[in-house]
Amino acid sequence: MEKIDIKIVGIGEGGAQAVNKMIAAGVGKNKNVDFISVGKDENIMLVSAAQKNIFLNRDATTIYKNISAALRDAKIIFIVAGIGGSAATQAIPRIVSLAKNLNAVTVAFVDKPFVLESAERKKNAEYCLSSLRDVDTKFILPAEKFFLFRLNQSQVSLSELFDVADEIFCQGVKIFLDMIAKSDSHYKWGKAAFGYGYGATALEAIENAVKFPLLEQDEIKHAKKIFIRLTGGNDTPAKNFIKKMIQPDAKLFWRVDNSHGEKILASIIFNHKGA
Ligand SMILES: Nc1nc2c(ncn2[C@@H]2O[C@H](COP(=O)(O)OP(=O)(O)OP(=O)(O)O)[C@@H](O)[C@H]2O)c(=O)[nH]1
Ligand SMILES: [Mg+2]
Repeated sequence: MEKIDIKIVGIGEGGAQAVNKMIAAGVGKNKNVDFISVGKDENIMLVSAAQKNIFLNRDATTIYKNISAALRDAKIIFIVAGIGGSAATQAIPRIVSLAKNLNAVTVAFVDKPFVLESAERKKNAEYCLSSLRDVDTKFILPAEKFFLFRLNQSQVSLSELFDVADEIFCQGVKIFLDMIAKSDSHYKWGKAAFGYGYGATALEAIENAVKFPLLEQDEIKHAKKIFIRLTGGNDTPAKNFIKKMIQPDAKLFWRVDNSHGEKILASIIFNHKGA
């Protein structure tokens, strides 16, 4: 497949942190990926490792011009943000409309604010969700779920939870990039979910992937379209396991990319009930 232009846009402080984590983890290496951070103040410059930083404290015309210059030639645009924030509220509608003009595919990874965050953040999140309506693929993660990754700790700080969030965004974007690397038919999933797991066998890896804490139990049963990627192993027992879980008429895309890791990684993406 030709190398298509991909832009990964982190919005707000949370988005910038998630983008930093992706850059540090080498996400998008050997692909045509540009990282862009968009925020309302110089703080994003201080933390940002992105190639481009766009400030939202300029006049509307300049902001629009800067964002459209940064997105030029994009074929796929990832939006990564905590949607309770002021930056997301300001930037997401602009980016979505620019993406539409560019005919680019849009993929959103966003976290909804914690229930305990302010009413204003909840209002922002609702507004952002409505502006994500026409985005091709969206992963909407309720922040509360991040607690599930730190069950063994009695006291978890907010910043630890946001570290978890950044790591999960990083993995999610990586899974999506790995998926589309070999096929251009998997861009559009509507409302979607992802998970991953490791194991000594393909079956064990898959069992762990479907138990990924962001996923509701048995959620996959309602999926109409499922993508699974394994990094090795004899996949017949794994496939049988999944086939028993999903609807008989669900579309299953199955890929094994043998790699030499010690453990097998199973990644999974599926569309949501009601998508
Ligand atoms: N993934 C991630 N999410 C975060 C982080 N910090 C905050 N959030 C979430 O993202 C939402 C927006 O916060 P920020 O990213 O700080 O928003 P902002 O637009 O930069 O600025 P404010 O609205 O002034 O906070 C919050 O409601 C949190 O739920 C972070 O480091 N990582
Ligand atoms: Mg903030």
